[in-house]
Amino acid sequence: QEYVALKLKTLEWSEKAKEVIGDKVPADADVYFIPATLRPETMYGQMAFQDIFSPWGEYHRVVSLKGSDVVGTLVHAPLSVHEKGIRILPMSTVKPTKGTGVVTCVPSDSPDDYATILDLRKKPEFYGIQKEWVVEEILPIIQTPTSNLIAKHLYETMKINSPKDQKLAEAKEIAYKEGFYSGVMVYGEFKGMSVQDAKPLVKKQLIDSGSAFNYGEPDGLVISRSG
Ligand code: ZZB
Repeated sequence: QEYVALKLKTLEWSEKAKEVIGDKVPADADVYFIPATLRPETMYGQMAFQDIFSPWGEYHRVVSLKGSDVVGTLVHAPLSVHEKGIRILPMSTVKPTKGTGVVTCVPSDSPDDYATILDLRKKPEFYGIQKEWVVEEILPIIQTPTSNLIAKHLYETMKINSPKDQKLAEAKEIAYKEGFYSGVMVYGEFKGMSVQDAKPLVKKQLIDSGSAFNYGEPDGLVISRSG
């Protein structure tokens, strides 16, 4: 799979992360969270993003943080309308084996993300978050023949009712196809352009500005590794 890896710069650590990090990371160091996406053209609508770290490959470990430690951390997400930053939120269905295990949340176009934010908003205490971290208004980015908020539309018409609903896999397929083959950008610099045309342009812009890089990962890598 050819993903785009985004660089989300940390602006302010959560209290728990501060405790765990202590003086292991210099105060003036730039620290990034790196979600992998197949949808660079939707980055305007990033609101919250999900966490979970998995040990992956080999690297020099400066500090070891759990996903729950970083919940509430404020990060800057490239292109997002939320210019002052977005908060890291938990996602129960995030896969530790895909990409980096960090995901960016675009509830307008990703049914999984839409299902997650509804759940987070319903049970903020359970998830240990502040309700205001889950932005209420969802930004329309892509118009398709059925909707300008395809994820919400599918969630409702397919009667999905939780982030663990089996129907989400099908909803994701439909959203991918419809967005790519019949979507038109209704937000951002490439407004009016088809998603097929805008996608490589947004990707190039993110990469040229130093906010992202190409990231390839064979499908099912982890499965083949373990035999
Ligand atoms: C932003 C985005 C916006 C995404 C959208 C999708 C959609 P795939 O096709 O199965 O490879 N993702 C990345 N890493 C993980 C992970 N560890 N656990 C769970 N989800 C993850 O899925 C690739 C997409 O899955 C990525 O693209 C990322 O979410 C998420 F509007 O990034 B995406 C219809 C989908 N729309």
